[in-house]
Amino acid sequence: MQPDVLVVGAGFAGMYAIYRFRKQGLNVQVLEAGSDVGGTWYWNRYPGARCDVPSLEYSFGFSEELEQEWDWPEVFSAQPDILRYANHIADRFNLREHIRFNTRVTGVAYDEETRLWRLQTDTGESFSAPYCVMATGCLSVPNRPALPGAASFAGLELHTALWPKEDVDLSGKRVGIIGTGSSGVQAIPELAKAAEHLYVFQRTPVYTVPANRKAMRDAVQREFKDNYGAIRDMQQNNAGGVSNFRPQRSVEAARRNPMDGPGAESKIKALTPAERKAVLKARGLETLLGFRDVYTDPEANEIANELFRDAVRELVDDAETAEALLPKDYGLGCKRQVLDRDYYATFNRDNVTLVDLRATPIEAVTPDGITTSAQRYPLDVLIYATGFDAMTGALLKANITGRGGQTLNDKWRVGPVAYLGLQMRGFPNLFTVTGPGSPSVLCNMLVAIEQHVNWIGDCIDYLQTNHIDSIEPTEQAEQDWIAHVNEVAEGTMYTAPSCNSWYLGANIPGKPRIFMPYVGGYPQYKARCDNAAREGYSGFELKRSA
Ligand code: NA7
Repeated sequence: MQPDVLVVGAGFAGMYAIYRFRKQGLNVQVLEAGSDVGGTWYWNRYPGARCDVPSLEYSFGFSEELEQEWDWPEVFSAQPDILRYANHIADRFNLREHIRFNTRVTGVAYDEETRLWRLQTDTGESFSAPYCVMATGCLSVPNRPALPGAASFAGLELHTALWPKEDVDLSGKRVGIIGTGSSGVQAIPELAKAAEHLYVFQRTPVYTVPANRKAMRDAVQREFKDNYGAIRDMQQNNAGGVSNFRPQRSVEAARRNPMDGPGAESKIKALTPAERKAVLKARGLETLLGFRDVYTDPEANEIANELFRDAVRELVDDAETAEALLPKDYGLGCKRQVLDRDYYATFNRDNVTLVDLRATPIEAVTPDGITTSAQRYPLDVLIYATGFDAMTGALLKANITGRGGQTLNDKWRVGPVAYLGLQMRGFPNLFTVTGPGSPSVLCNMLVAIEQHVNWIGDCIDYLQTNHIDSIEPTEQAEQDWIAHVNEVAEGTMYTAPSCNSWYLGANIPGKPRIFMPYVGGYPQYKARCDNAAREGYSGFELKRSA
């Protein structure tokens, strides 16, 4: 039977899409490249992989039973626990019967005559449906830089985002890792424990602060579960889709959570230099993230950056290594905040060497290791922690062709053009979940996913009820939305001229420099989506066939 909706991807977005669309009576078929569910958490199995949103927040709110029955072992979850959660959802709600695994979508094309989306797969099959939902994730296309000689490496080569399912034995091995973003910073302390020697090839130093590493206390979990209704409402009213709920009964009121920072209105410039040092000493490096002016005032930002650098100088024994680990040419708040467990202390180990690629760039990868401008590093294992072609990568890789033979790659040649990060003009009845121009990676992903999938589900329902054949944004709505996305990003640290982040596409050579996520806040964004729907899908063109 021909499905009503084809969904690409069985990560959290694709999984919730099955639940939601099925509930409204639609026949859903999901196509997934991996052999199981979980998306990001299926692929990123590297040692140390962990979520940077608290577990009780990074969870679905669509089912009260699910909320109540699931227990998280840690405050911030490790990858295996999140993958277990994904599997539990798949089993509990019988989602797997709608998913075709080991099936990578290679082409997505609109047939104007039949008004169907036709999807080709690497298994040689083809699927058609009137609606297509790209639930392909924001960080799902690994970036592997084109280093000279890369293909010649004869040892074991790994990418953090394509980590093998079976254990990788690094004992007695000389291991090199390229990249010090979130993935590298999480993996490095674990790899150092497992390898004979670890060489960290760092191009850009990172701002990273200690993560909360507490085990979940029963009383805290209980209090969350007792208050989930209110917590979900709080998430809906928070810019980043997190409730910041603090258990009252189980945690002494006076004890601050390190994630609170100094309080929403605090300004670092309002403190004297001595007060700043005292606050930092009392509350730790992570307190710098809580000062509001750090994100908007370059002077305040540099004060925080300097305090950060001083703190790192104290944490790292070797002065030269410490100096190389200090970010100097961009500020806190430009990139996604990285959280670590013992990152700086790892560089005090005898079996860890930091290789500063700014001082001594990689000249070539050779069959037996890496050669920099200074020396040869013989390696048995080479790990790429070099990130992703973020936000647009998976959509462009899917070879999407819309009305009139227009390809998405062509439409997005100078950057992603979409309305509300949900739809693109010229691609009727094709939807993106957490697409560019939506809060996506700046929001708690599970909150963003639920909102998008609900909106798409309601939209399809509206089209069917009103016998409308197709929906796509108007050109004006797209242009106005992009202008608004840019306007709200302007003046923030995210778009400072010194900032080169994957949010801007700056990590991929040749990618247009555009700030891709919506920084205006989740509640404002959701209101815009809801208003459009309430007004009979204003900003969209709805068509009935003759
Ligand atoms: P990131 O944050 O994009 O980090 C990638 C790292 O790889 C970063 O340190 C890069 O240095 C480095 N890199 C990339 N290309 C090269 C080359 N050619 N040579 C040397 N070093 C290179 O990716 P992650 O996977 O760590 O994290 C992505 C998100 O996943 C994260 O923000 C969380 O939201 C989850 P660069 O800074 O480009 O100089």
